Amino acid sequence: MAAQANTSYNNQPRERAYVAPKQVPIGEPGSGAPITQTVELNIIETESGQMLFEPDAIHIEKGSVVRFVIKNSGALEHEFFLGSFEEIAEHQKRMRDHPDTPHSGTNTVAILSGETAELDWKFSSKTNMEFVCLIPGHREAGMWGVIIVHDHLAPKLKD
Ligand SMILES: [Cu+2]
Repeated sequence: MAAQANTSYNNQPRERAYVAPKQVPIGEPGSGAPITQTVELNIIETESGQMLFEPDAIHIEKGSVVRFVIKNSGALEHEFFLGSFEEIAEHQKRMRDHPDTPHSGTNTVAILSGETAELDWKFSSKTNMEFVCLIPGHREAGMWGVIIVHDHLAPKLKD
């Protein structure tokens, strides 16, 4: 990875997108900026033991300030964590080793059973990323999805 120590992440070939350098710029907190897109997510737990975000793929236009409205329809507590693919892999490993590590930060929100939580995020760079629940076992049960950031959103993908 040393050869990629420059900052030209966005110029990297497309096939490298998932093995990006450590600090991938995934955006920044919404911080009161006007919301340009609202994405509603629902968390469900199935009888067969799956835990799922619905939908599990979200299309966003670069520059959007998105309000995620996440409803927890399950019986357990869950969380919504936004991060690069690499960051999430690291966090997941840390959570496995230290399950009681609380998450805090502007890119994560916990949602109690039956409740709805919101997270605002500005997608300032065209970087695909992942959203996930990092509670041990939950990602393995299906609690993850992808966010695809486009330069321009095709009309069919808009609300
Ligand atoms: Cu969960």
